[in-house]
Amino acid sequence: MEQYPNRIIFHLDMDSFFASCEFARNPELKNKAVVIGSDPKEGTGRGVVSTCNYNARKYGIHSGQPISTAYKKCPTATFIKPDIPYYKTLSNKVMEIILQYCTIIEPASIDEAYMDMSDNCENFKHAAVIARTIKKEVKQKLNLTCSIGIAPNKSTAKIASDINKPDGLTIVTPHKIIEFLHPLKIKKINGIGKKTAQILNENKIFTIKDIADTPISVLTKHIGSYGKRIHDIANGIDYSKIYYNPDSTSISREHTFEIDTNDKEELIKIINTISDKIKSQLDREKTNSKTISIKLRYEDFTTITRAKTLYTYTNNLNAIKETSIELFGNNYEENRKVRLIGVKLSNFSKRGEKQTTLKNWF
Ligand code: TTP
Ligand code: MG
Repeated sequence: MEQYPNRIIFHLDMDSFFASCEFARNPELKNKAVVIGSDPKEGTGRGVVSTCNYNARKYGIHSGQPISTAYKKCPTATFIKPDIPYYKTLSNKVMEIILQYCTIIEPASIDEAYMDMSDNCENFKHAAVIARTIKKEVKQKLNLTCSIGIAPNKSTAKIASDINKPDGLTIVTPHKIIEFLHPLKIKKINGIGKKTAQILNENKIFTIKDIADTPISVLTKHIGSYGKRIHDIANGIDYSKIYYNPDSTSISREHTFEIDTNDKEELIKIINTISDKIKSQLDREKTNSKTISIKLRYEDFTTITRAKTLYTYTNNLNAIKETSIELFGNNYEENRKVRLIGVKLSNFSKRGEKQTTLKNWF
């Protein structure tokens, strides 16, 4: 099986998402206990809690609980009916932000996404810098907080994002993965619900270490083929890929500097490196592109993007590099320090399809 020794996977999950969306448009709710769900009808209502903020969680209220129970636990809480179309709008905006950092993203639900950042980060330290930048941008643009887990695989990243909520950032490097996973309760693994947990508990399996120490044959006897999967996860092994949309409308890569720089040679070097990575993805997707853009974010966060549309679709590496460097040279304000630089390709044409060439353009 193909190994992924150097993957850097992010899992981003919004904090008390539906409740936070309500705070974004109604900030005075923030300090109250707020429950999103069906009408509690003074304790006689049917239906359940969708989510609640962290103030309400202190009373023992949680997602999936009968709304009547939530009412009994905290009758003075503010109860709000879910406004799904509004939450979807904000969810799309979150996805738009993270797509600027990475095109290989897999939205996993309305408020979470996996990102394969392997090509965008040099190492886990660099990954942490980018994660903080993403968190900051989500906060500044949408007034929402999120938690990010970073790990060498999806299942561990998902556990990591949940461990320091709200507003968390948890990094699990490859050599710390076992140390991180093993003390945790088995229910932390995505997919181990109440029933599976109960069966495993009855067999004296309580922690992730217990799973790792149990032979696969015993696990499969108790819970079927899922036993092999959780045994791998417990040993820090998970090869699952990020399922991203290959028909995305752009391919981009960005680089956030650990220390802001105005060294032009360094900036051009990064443009070249980014262009190499973009070219690889272009080839993987068997696509050619006609529009090349660069993005520069200066140290004070002012950001410019500049684009150029070529006369023909291309997958030529030199064309990508030369155009990006030309856009940089024409637009960079000398001596200003840069915190982020990015290159984006858009305006695609699948290879093999009829393409507009230089000849038929005019
Ligand atoms: P979650 O990410 O599970 O929860 P959350 O974002 O509210 O809180 P956390 O900070 O712990 O991540 O789910 C995302 C949204 O999905 C949540 O805000 C409401 C909705 N949801 C339901 O409607 N019913 C449910 O049972 C759950 C778990 C979530
Ligand atoms: Mg969430």
